[in-house]
Amino acid sequence: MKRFLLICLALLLALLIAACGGRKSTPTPATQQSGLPQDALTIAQERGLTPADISAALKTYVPSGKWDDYLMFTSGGHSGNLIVIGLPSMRILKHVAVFTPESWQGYGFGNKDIEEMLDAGNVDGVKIRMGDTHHPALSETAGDYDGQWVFINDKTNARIAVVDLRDFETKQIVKDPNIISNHGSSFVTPNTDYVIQTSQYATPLGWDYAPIEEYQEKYRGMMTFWKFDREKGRIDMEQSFAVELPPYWQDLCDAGKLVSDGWAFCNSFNSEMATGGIEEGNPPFEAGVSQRDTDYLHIVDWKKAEEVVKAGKSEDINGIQVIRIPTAVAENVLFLAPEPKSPHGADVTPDGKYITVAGKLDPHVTIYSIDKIKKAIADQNWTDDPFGIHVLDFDAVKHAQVELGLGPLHTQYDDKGFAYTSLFLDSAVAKWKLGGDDPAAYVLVEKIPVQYNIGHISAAEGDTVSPDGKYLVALNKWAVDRFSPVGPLLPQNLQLLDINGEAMQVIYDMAMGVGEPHYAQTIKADKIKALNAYPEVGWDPIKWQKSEFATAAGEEKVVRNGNEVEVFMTAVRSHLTPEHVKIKKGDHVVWHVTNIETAHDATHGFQLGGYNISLSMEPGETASFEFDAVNDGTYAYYCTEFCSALHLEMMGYLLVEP
Ligand code: K7E
Ligand code: CUA
Repeated sequence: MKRFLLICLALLLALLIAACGGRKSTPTPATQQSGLPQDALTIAQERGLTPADISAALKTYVPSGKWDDYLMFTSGGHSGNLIVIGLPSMRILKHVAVFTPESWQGYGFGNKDIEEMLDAGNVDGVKIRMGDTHHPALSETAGDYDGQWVFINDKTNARIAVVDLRDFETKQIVKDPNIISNHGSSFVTPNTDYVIQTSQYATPLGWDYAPIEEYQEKYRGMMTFWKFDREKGRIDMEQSFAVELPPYWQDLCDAGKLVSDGWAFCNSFNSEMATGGIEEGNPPFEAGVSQRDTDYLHIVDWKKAEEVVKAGKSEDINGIQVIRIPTAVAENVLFLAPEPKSPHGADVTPDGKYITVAGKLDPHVTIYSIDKIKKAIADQNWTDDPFGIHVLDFDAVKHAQVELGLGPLHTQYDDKGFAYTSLFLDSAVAKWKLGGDDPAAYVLVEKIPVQYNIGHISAAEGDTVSPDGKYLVALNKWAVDRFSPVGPLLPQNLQLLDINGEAMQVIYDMAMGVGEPHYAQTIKADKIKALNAYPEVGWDPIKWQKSEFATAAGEEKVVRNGNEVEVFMTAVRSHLTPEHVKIKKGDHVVWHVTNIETAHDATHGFQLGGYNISLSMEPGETASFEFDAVNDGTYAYYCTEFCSALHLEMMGYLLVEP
């Protein structure tokens, strides 16, 4: 048996190496003749690796110093941040601080520009420094990722952030003025004209107080179209608008593309309008929300909505133009269609012709056709819901259904005409065939188990007009027994699947060190053109221009004006200038640090003990912070990056006289 296994391993290795490296012209000595390193079999045997393990290892191993083919941008869930992972190696490349302060990036610990940006996301004067990120959306041009920006939502507070992929840093946070939680966000229109956001848990607009008994009358949902100004790289609230929605708990959305460009689709899961209140003898939410067999797919004609706003038929509500429900109905902006049952994902196919809605509490995916939707609208083939919104006839708009298994959630696509859907309850990925015009040709092809309780999936460019196939990542919940125990708060488990061949194969398990990831998008790595250093010394990365506080070497100074003290400091390997900053207790201090270096690897950090200050100055960056010297004493500040052999000497004293 052992011998048989060894022969299998040898054959497999020889085949794989011939396939992978056969065309290389200069083989290393170890791979000459058989093409097999001499110790490979011994290693495989000693480590107890199966042929499948070896094939997985060869598919995911990226040699030291080599780069990954794809970058996956995944939500960090309730860490409130964004994580960048290389594929196929599954190496974590970067945590990008978004809604939650991160000390190592100097994010949210004194940096004035960053504090100001974070404060723009405060809610009614309450400082918000956490978040729950769910859905990153890479910017698109003609329905394909262009590698310039990524947007991500905070579900808890209904906020959207803009991250610039020139430096992978957050540039803007916007708070929706009418809703308190979102979920159907972020999704971009095919040319990133708009970043779409939809509410989740309905509240009165502006989250004003209203008794829960007035739910149907006063609580509402909202689909917001944030206008993205590509020139400025910022969301423009003035040009943004929203469509008021019934309080059905809108969930996941997608923007139409190609033939469905101009439309947005969003499922929902509380058409019952249940209001909970188990303590008052009402059905609990979990039961109340899932009584009916169908909920509503929301279908929004956003190009029409744009015209309606231009025509002045919207209302300013809390500073944003809102199309109220009666107007949305009268102007053919908003339609509904039944969907089984408490569904989750809504995912437009690469050709834009179909929308896949996954049943969650129904074992099917339901495929809707944009042509059939348009025809049902033209035929007025509808009934009305309690808000007077037209509900399109299910049989008229449904194109196909495929039974996949228990708990279908999210769908991605490949380059060979297949769709992949996560099955939460089955802990599996289902691969099924898109049948085009023929409803009978939509069939389940294969199911593969994953560990465990899969949420989203992310295939290479898998929600664009031109998916790449190749890889798919299952973003799973609690890893339970998959890794060495690290205490009762469990890691999440990302699993890489090879979807190139006939059968899917799980080829890597990667524990996430942070909160539950939801969605992720995977882009071809060479589409991203990140900078090595800022364009000019003294750069302000948020304003994206030279800072007025940029300080050149030799111009360092401490300026006093009454009890206002301003410090102009430079950082260079290996000193901070000045090295002594002398102030008095009670002073108000504004302090600027310019990293005057431009070399690729010349980042300096800056931390000041006792005053909660942490900065990171990438090459060329100027950062500013301010504080009140409430305590006297002797404090040390120093550079936090081991930037040279004399890095420990890169420090200074803040002397605060009593
Ligand atoms: Cu399914 Cu918020 Cu997209 Cu989690 S959501 S899994
Ligand atoms: Cu700069 Cu250490």
